[in-house]
Amino acid sequence: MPVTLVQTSFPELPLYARGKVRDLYAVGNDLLFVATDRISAFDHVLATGIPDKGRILTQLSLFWFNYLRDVAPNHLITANVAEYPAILQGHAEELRGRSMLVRRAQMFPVECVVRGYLSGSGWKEYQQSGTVCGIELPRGLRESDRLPEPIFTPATKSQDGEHDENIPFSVMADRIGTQTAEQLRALTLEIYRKATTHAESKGLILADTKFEFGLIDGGIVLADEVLTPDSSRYWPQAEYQPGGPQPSFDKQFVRDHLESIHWNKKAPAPGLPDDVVQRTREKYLEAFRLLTGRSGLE
Ligand code: Q0Z
Repeated sequence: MPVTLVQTSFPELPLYARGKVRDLYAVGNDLLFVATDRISAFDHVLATGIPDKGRILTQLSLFWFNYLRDVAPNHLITANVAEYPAILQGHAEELRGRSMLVRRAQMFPVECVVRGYLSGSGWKEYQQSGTVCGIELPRGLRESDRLPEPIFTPATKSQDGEHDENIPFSVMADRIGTQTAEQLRALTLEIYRKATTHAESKGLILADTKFEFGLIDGGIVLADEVLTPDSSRYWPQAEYQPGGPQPSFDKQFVRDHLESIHWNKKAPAPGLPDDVVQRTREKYLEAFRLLTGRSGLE
């Protein structure tokens, strides 16, 4: 049975950033991503982890970095622990499969979101104004409908760091310059097109996803995690029924359980019973198998 890692601690390394699910450490001039097995739902990290989740999502990210290497250079140095600096070798076991050594980038303060379907905050804005990030869409669209073409809908982290705020392209352009904003939009749409084609061939709809880009040596690189279920909405093509919300590919058992116990969605977040943990682990593995064609984590 795999161990479930919900907390990392590397006392010899400065913590660079901690997210809901991943921890980022400074290693000299580079950064070390460590994906834990933490899982969030309804904006809270739950008390139980999902065994292997961090490994599965890291391997999925690595698959996509490689698949997309011709479209966009990325920040990856290596995920082979044997190639990590000596200071990390004492943690080799903990890091294996769930970590990535990456180049430090100057990150653009914008989340590059692309949507092929009308869902989440896009659906909310559309109902109120007929637009998403100021982009006018045809009238009469239903929740989860496919859009006439994929749209670029940038967002920024809000002050409280809780929720992302959709912004018009013009605001992004004011922040980072029109030329750079246009480059990030073009890259985002191109990556989405290539990823969508692959996902569809495996029976998965990639409804929307979020990329983060940065500058390394003056060039734009794809950074952070890419096209994992934590940064994307995947829907099984076979069950797609526009006109309402779609079940989450990975977290539906979790959400259903949390609704069934009437948790008020305030801290402290509860844990999950073992059958929900195991079924959710299977969903992450299923996404991994479908997208990578591999049978499991080696
Ligand atoms: C990514 C984040 C996480 C918390 C900073 N190559 C890079 N260079 C500099 N900064 C970043 C990257 Cl990827 C960077 N984040 C997002 C990730 C935990 C926040 F694992 N923040």
